[in-house]
Amino acid sequence: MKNKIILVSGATSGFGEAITIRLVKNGARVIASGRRLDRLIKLKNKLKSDKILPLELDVRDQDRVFNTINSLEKNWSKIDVLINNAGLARGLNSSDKTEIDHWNEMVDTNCKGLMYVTRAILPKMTKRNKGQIINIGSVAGTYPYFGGNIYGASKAFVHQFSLNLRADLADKNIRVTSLEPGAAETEFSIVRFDGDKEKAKKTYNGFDPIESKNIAEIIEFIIRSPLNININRIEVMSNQQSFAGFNFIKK
Ligand code: NDP
Ligand code: 8X3
Repeated sequence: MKNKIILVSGATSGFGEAITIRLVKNGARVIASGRRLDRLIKLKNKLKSDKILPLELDVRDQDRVFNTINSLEKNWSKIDVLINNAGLARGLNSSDKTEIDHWNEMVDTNCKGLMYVTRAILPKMTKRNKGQIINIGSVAGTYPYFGGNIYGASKAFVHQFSLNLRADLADKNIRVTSLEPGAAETEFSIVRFDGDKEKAKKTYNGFDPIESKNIAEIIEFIIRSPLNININRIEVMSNQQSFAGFNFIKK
């Protein structure tokens, strides 16, 4: 872990912030990226470490992503691990009632943003014949639920793209993992419900969700896994989350 250079997208809150804190404390050098630079600077100040580089980056902006990655200062440019964590859900309505802008935002962020960051960094990894990519998917990419529509579909994209990346990269010594968590209390539901904190809170009422620190621990486990193995995918849920049965619409 020591001095590995790790880029985390979406490090301003939730999983990304917890991952950054854990990895920096374990000696890694983390490029912590996201749109809210003020939060990243606060995080750096909190950690009092020169092992964190705050980087303002909107993953939806293709040109910015490529330019920013290509102009990283030399001693931060050899990225060993990419953690594609930036992502969001917008809305929880039936497909016929969703806002098309919400759908675009999820595809632009969860699919296209992840594509851009990956594509910008990959040639640097293949040139060094080493690297690791961890993509944050979701159980929503496997199990359907009411209102999950494009969010779930975007995470199914993350799952399949991860497996396909691995197929492309196995002979280049680049490991790829899709980490697919269930419900966790972060800012996720606040974003999903347009800033409605009360509604977001209700999602987790009476239920003990995954915590960001659980995900950070799993990320560390994946990074530390022996080099002779590749963890293809990990699915993890709260001990109080499980599957719903089929929905029979009775007449
Ligand atoms: P948070 O809302 O707490 O964090 C989301 C992060 O993504 C923020 O740092 C945000 O930063 C960043 N982000 C959003 N849009 C962009 C963008 N356009 N460019 C760059 N960064 C962006 O939620 P979580 O920590 O829960 O979410 C992290 C990931 O985990 C997401 O991919 C989510 O889909 C996934 N996930 C979440 C689960 C949950 O229940 N919480 C379960 C399974 C998966 P900023 O706004 O500053 O740009
Ligand atoms: C978020 C998990 O179950 O809220 O990816 O869709 S869930």
